[in-house]
Amino acid sequence: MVAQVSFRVSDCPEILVALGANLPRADETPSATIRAAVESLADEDFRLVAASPLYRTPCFPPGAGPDYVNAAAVFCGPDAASEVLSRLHRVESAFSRERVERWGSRTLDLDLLAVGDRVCPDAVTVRQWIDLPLAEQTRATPEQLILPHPRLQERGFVLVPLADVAPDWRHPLLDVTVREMCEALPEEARAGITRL
Ligand code: PH2
Ligand code: MG
Ligand code: MG
Repeated sequence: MVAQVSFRVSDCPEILVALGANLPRADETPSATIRAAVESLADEDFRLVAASPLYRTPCFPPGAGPDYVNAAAVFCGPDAASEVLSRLHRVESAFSRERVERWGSRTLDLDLLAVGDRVCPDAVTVRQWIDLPLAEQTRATPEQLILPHPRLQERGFVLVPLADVAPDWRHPLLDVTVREMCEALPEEARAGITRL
């Protein structure tokens, strides 16, 4: 007997991606790069559910480079986070991002924020990265994939666009939604973020 398999969107983990760019690429503006990246990420196995508008955001840390263009998108795709990551890296390379300096300027940055309510590698490790003091955040880089992204809850340039596409996604450890995290941002984390 053959098991019947029927596909439903609800079977598919919600993949949350943050997009950012603050350097032109060839003749393309950062906005054009972000739009093109969303298109090239999407295909029949990695279906685009929603893409946010684009936002101009002041560079973090302040003064470290030109303003960014940021956006967020939701895809419905493979269950394996490693497969999702390699797709993001392929598209980043195609858009000629050079991985030079941590938090440095870039033509395209694609960050995996969450895959459904997956906690990777485990709750204790994710908590440690969430609680990392700011001074150490610039020095320490996790060697393994951490999900949800440990800085998700504190970045206006991530949460403002994400609230457009996944307001009800709930952080599996912090137990708050994107909308709530966005509303809880301090004024300075939202300052200067404007919709393009
Ligand atoms: N990304 C960074 C560092 N700083 N600042 C803004 N505004 N937007 C970003 O996407 C961003 C940043 C590292 O990936
Ligand atoms: Mg990145
Ligand atoms: Mg980033």
